Amino acid sequence: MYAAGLLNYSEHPMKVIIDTDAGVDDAVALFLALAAHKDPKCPFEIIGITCVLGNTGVDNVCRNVFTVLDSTGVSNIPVFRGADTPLVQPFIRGESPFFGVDGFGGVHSLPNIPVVKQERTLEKESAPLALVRLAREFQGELTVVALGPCTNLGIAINIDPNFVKNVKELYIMGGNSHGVGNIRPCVEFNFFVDPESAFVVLSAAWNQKIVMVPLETCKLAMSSMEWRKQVLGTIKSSCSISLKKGLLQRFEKDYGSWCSCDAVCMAVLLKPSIISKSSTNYCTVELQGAHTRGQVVVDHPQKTGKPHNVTIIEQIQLAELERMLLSTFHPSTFI
Ligand SMILES: [Ca+2]
Repeated sequence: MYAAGLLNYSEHPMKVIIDTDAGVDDAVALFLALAAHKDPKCPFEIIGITCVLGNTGVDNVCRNVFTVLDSTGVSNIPVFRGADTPLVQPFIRGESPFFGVDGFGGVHSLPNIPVVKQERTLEKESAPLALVRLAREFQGELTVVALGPCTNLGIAINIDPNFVKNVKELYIMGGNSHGVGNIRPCVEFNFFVDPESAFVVLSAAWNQKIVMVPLETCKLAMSSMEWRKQVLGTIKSSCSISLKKGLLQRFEKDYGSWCSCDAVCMAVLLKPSIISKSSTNYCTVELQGAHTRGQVVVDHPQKTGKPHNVTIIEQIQLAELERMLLSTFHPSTFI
């Protein structure tokens, strides 16, 4: 097993907002980020966590974020409640959400959750307004990582014409690069929940500041169930809470392997050397299709003549991601 604190993070100072619909999937990514935030040798500072609907309703998301923070003992990160409905069309949640009704596989109902509860309260400011304000305060320095539907970001873009200019870079876990979906044949979940906000985000003038980790890339970075159960799954630490009922049966049934897509995105930000293949292209979002509403349309044949607006991460080194996860989940990481 790898010890904590041995990661060679990116050396560039980073101020980061994580926009999340936590989510077991998001919890794993949050642990990666919080390990970096807590590491004095790593110039990675989370200045806010903004919550959005997605895996579950936004109130459950806020509670899940608090549970993650309690698991790490980190207390200096403000949490903002954001949108609970998409920009335009309502999202009708299915009866069997992938990560359970509360987004955490019912972990809150388990006895003896191994965390120290802290008194935590949500910030009074809403998530989109916090995004706008912090982007202004840290103009040119702020990295936003979007791990859920893009609703908070779409609102922020619509209320401040300078928001996009003020943000240094935007990392998105979501969408697809070759039309492979999960919740629909051609549509990835985050973009399915709120296609209009994804469209607003991809249509804004980011000048190539968007880095997208699409679903297909995550599917190439799946760990074997054996590794997930016998290696990562046997670690006993405060982080294990998020994996306690990590809905492995669902992964086993649907994929036969395991992945946290959000962790892939976070690992790409934390350690760019993990990227083994990437490309740039012009990307937009289909809003009309009977089967494809929410699909990312990538100009593979270069037919539009439009400038490339997205860096697409196509492949990462799975062994390195697994190493990062083992280090993060090590019992000594969060004491
Ligand atoms: Ca997520």
